Amino acid sequence: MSPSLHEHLSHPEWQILDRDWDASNQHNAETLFTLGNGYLGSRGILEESPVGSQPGTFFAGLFDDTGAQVTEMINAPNPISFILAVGGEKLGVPAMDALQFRRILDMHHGLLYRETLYRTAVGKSRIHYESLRFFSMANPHVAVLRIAVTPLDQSMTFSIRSAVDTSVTNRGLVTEGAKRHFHIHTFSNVNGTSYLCTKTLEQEVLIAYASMVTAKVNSRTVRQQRRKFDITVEKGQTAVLTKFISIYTSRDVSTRAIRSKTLKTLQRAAAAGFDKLVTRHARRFQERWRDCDVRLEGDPALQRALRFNIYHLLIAASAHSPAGYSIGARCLSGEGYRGHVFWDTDVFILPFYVHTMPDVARKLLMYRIERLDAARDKARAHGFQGAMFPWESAGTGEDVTPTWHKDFDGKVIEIHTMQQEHHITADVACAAWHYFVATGDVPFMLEGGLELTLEAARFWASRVTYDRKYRRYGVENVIGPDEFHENVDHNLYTNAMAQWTLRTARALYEQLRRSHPATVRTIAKTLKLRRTELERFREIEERMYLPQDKRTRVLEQFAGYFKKKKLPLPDLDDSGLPRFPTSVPLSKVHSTQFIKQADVIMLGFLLPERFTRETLKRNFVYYEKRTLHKSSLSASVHGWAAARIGLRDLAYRYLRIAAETDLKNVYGNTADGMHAAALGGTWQVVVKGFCGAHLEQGILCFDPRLPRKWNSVEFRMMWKGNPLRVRVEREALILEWQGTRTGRPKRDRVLPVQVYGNPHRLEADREYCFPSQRPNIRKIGTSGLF
Ligand code: IFM
Repeated sequence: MSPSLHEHLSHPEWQILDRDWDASNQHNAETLFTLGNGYLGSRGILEESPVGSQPGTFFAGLFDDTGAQVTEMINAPNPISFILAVGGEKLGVPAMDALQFRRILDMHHGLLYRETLYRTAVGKSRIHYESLRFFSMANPHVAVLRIAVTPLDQSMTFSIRSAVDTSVTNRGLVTEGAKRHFHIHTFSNVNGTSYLCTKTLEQEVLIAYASMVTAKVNSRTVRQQRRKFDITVEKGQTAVLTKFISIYTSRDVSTRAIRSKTLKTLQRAAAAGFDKLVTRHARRFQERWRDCDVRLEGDPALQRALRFNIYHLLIAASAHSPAGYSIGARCLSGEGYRGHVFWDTDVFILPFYVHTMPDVARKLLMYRIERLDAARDKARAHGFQGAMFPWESAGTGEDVTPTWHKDFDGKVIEIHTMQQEHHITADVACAAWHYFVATGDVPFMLEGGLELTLEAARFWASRVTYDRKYRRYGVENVIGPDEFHENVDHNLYTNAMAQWTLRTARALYEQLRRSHPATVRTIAKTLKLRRTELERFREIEERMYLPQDKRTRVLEQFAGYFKKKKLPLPDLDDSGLPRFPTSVPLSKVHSTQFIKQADVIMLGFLLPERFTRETLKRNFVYYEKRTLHKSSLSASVHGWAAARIGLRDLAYRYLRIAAETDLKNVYGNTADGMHAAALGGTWQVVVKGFCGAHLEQGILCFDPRLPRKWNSVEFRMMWKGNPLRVRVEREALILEWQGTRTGRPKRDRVLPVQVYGNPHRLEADREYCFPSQRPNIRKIGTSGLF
């Protein structure tokens, strides 16, 4: 037997292992084992496409409309399809008996490995089968699948068929059926090199694949001349079959050049050979990990889960992602939410990219900036000013929220998020501001960030109404993050985020006007921005209504919430989250105080400096008893809050739920793709919750407090263009702001930080060790709002 393909894998601590074939878990496993490189994602189906498998090949930002209720991310032809048969029996589960089966996702190297021991029905002969595949992080247009097959009991002749599978469809969600979004444009097979070009139906984007297979038996490698061929392998010998694939779309190259480019890339890949390609790919993957890894000592299970979340963020977007792409709510791993972009990206996952790959974060924000005109159109269409970002966004930036959705009980219901869930406009502005503070990227602000923020503020200024009852401004008829209660007034999260946007827009404008007067003057002129308008921003912001019970000082989620029926929280299910209440039908849940995810706590998650620690605790204790967590966004927010108020065990419990959202299929729909918000939320619980990294008036602050189990946490976070090494130990916090360019002015080589509430200045490239203290229990921020 030749050396096992297993030798390409990294240390077991980096592996996600699937020990057995379980048909009932097939679709979930396909999601978990998704490979990708930010250019595309490929679900981890088995190469033989077992019965019922759901192949998924999703190109970043490639949507199409045809036949669907609304636009959806297209499921493109599946390039890894590869079938072996012996004596008419297909090697595959469940077609042939599998005596052993295992699959390993190697997160460190970005590889999917599989090993199966088959036994034929006729003759009961055993066949050892291994495969390894990757979608290159070094060259996003290259993918490779290698299969090593060894007959153990007798010599065998294998019939082999390699294809790019065009039989795939989008499955269709809720009310629409399955559909194929492409037709075949060109196909050829010359001397074993197959070329397939498909065209999407509406957008007419070409997607081209070239592929070829080499077979090595007895140390002789033969390039196959046909897509179907036979090879005979002696007992105990191994045949190594390698499928090289190249992939382009007409978004990457011109329509005229696509064929030659795809074929040329294939030839180059094949000439480089498997070993070189896998080494380059794995090296790139490891480089990514150097910037992104979070090392936990003392908790191997959580370490693996945390890395699993980070792995999926690494493949969801990268430097290879095309301009004009943002990450959908299920990344590139499934059709859930049709690939649409929600606030999940701006609020839950963007911070990860801001602090590990700021270039990617910038790209994700440019997605919003480039769609400002569509947001302006939406505002106008609703009778508002400025820019109103869509609740669900895809290619063009128009609102693509469907009007129908399947509820938790499987019933198809009408949804009103497109008309009423408006907080996203503030969330996007807040994401741009966080990016700016962390990176100091002034050109970003001048080239669109400021415009976006001012237009968002304009929207809120036109969206609020003056409420005579409270003699305050506020937003009426909205849905907050808690989607159980529709059409409410003065949703605390929405009002407070609108207020934040109005305040920040003014402050940002003044700040940039002082530093870059000419450019800001031009922006103001283009937007026809007047001083009186800025004054109006101030007036509204200062008189925004933030509902609160005067006696208990609990913030009210929306006006009238406290009067809703209070019911006891149901028991917890196996994942540790409350079951659905049986005391109230789903259609009546709005009449109760049950909430889907907590809006008030969510506000603290985004703007922690606005909460004193006592306020956060008071509200957390109140709302936790009412929160059903029927959203994958919920657990991480609660984990963060519990960590900040010192409830470490509870925080840890929520962290585990968030980290294992997909590994344990907590929401029962991992088959539809990874839950993007849980991926980014998990990272935030560790970095911002337990390690206490947060912002106060633009200063980076730390006040860590680790779960009892952990000995240390270590990670790097990008801050003002340079990595800051953070190591939290039981006894100390170690900070080192690394590698600042010596050419920088001296004042830029010092980083002001705050540790346990005390100011410090870190000189570049020096390690500082701060003895641990209990975090200042009294306050989180300096400017408590409530
Ligand atoms: O954005 C979320 C929303 O908050 C709750 N429903 C699912 C959406 C996508 O994850």
